[in-house]
Amino acid sequence: MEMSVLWSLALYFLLVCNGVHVEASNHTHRNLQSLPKEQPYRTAYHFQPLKNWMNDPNGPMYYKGVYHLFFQHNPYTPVPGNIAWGHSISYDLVNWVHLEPAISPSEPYDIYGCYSGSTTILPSGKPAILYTGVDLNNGQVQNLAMPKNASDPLLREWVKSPLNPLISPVDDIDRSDFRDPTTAWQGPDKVWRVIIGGRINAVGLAFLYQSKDFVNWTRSNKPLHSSNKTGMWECPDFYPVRINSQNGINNFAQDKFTKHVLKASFKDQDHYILGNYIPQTDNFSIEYDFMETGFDLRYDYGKFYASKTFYDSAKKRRILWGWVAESDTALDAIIKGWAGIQSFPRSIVLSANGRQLVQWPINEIEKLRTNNVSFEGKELKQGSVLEVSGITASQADVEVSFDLPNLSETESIDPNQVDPQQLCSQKGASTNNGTVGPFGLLALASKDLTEQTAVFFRIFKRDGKRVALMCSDQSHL
Ligand code: DQQ
Repeated sequence: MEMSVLWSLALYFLLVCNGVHVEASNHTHRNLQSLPKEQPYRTAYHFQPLKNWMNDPNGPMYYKGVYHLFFQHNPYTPVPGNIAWGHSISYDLVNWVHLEPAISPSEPYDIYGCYSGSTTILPSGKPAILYTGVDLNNGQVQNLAMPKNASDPLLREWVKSPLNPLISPVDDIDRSDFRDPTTAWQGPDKVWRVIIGGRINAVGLAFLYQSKDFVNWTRSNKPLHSSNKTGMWECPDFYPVRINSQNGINNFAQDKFTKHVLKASFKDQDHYILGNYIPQTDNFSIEYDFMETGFDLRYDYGKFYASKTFYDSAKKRRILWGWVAESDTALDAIIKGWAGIQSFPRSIVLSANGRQLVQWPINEIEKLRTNNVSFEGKELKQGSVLEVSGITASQADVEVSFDLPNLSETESIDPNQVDPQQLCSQKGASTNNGTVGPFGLLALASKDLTEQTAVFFRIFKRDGKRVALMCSDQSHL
């Protein structure tokens, strides 16, 4: 298990179940001990700009040997407003150089904000940004920007198209609910497709547009998909994943060995569905729909929103970024001078049984490991707490394996009845005894444990198979 926590007085292991053997190792970032005292909460693992407000990740990509991350950014203060595309670059997705914003509000079609969007690498090799502008009338329109000098691998300057806005909300489209274009893809007919998040009355949907030249876009007569259970879809993402493979594939790829993922952000969570996409007809036939009891698939729980993936052609993997907001008030943000981090990038693949996505922090995270603290063969008795001594880090990367000797009593859950988030957040879920669990870590813990955050596991039986539920106790946030 990999875990990075934002602040910890000490880390303890806690066990409240049958005897368990534990092996653990714990790494702290080389810079952690030297974090300025006045900024104890700044992260050493996760991406964040030097200061001020950040929300959604935008247009991540790999271009000419350089990783680019754009993000929704207020360059002036730590609260939302003046939204521009912040821009940072990296050679390893771990160490970042912060550049000037790539695009900022300046024109009638984006004067109230350059909202979320994506990048697409065109067949010429040049990248293009499609983004939502909030225009003079507070309407949401879709715009294009191109690099001023595509031979600059850092892509420092971007030029907005003189033809903007390329797509405006007309007919039945609500101008306040029409945003966040995805990476575009070409079908076998060489026609471009892009989807845009939206809502018509109570139905959330992905508007589908087509173009022969990336500039003139026509709305398809049906959306790629829609749902009346979700409300507005923000930041949709649509991409293929390989069946039975750890490799990612680019957004154009399509064969009988792929499935497609459609992700939409709504109700503060990132939900996805899996299906089969036929580019000839733009038909997307799905396995289970959004918000269907028991089959509701999400990237994560808690604070993880407006995520975006990209295909990393250097390492043939698909990488997922998501916005992690703190629970701080605006005043807290002003005092600390910043707000928002990005999740540590995760590589994302289809599970072996093809029914869901699985993810893991990219292995570059290991570059940040120093000050190794490890032990093995410890036995934890029911109710015991074991301190991981040797570190008092503000943040730590923990690998831990629990050996559970007795699983015969595992309790059953009904997948149609149980919402994992609810189960995790039930009062006392981290302390009440299940038949197997909870067991796990206490992070952010004070010596007397009056202050602590439990990250814990419970084991259940579902459809005759054992499943582990991983929870974090958010009741103290
Ligand atoms: N954030 C952006 C919007 C998007 C929302 C504005 C999601 O484009 O829908 O900053 O967090």
